[in-house]
Amino acid sequence: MIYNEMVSAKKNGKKLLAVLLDPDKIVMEKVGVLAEKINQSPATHVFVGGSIVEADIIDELILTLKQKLRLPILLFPGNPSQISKEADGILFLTLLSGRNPDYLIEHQVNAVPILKKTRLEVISTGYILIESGTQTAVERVSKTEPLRRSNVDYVLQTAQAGEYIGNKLLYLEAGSGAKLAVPLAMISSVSENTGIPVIVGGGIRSKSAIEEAFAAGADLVVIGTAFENDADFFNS
Ligand code: 1GP
Repeated sequence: MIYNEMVSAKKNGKKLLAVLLDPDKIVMEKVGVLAEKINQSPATHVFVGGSIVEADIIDELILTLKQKLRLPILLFPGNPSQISKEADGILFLTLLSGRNPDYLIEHQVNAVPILKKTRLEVISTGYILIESGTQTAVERVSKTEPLRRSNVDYVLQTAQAGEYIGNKLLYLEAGSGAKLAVPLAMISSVSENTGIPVIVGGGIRSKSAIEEAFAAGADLVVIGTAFENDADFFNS
């Protein structure tokens, strides 16, 4: 089980790293090469998804990745149209920072009949969008406001509400391509005062930034844009 492994990694202080692949930004002919680069990298997971995915290639993308990759593939969907039975699991997201009912319950209800036809491991994830310097796609698509960078206490309160609701993971998100990543003090506060694995992503574009997020308490760091821009990001 993917989730159980995440929990034991947290317990044992083993840090996890996910490469995020956005199907809209992938050229299918290059997937084989990308998979090899991921195999050579320290990545432990692959996430597939994006705020809006127009390309209808998710199944094909995952099947191609699986020919070369041994890592678990988790869907990270912006809406139920991005569900693929070919993945291993799904981050079943609730946008806890927003107040748009579509992203709090509507999409989740609509996803159920699709998920029931799959064997995906469903992992309840409290998704918290943090202000990051400019408007990001998540903000635009979800029509919600991110939480203030300066308001660490309120972000923690939101994360703790997610834990009480029963979320199994917390995802602190600055948004893809964010100018500013999630503040380290915020990662520490959430990590120290909750008991479930904490994912951190958005705007992390150097190895030192990954290490800083880990040191602050992130259990899993997500890298999207930096790998998209340079497939040798992890190896150079
Ligand atoms: C976005 O957290 C991920 O949802 C990754 O962001 O593309 O900025 O790495 P980047």
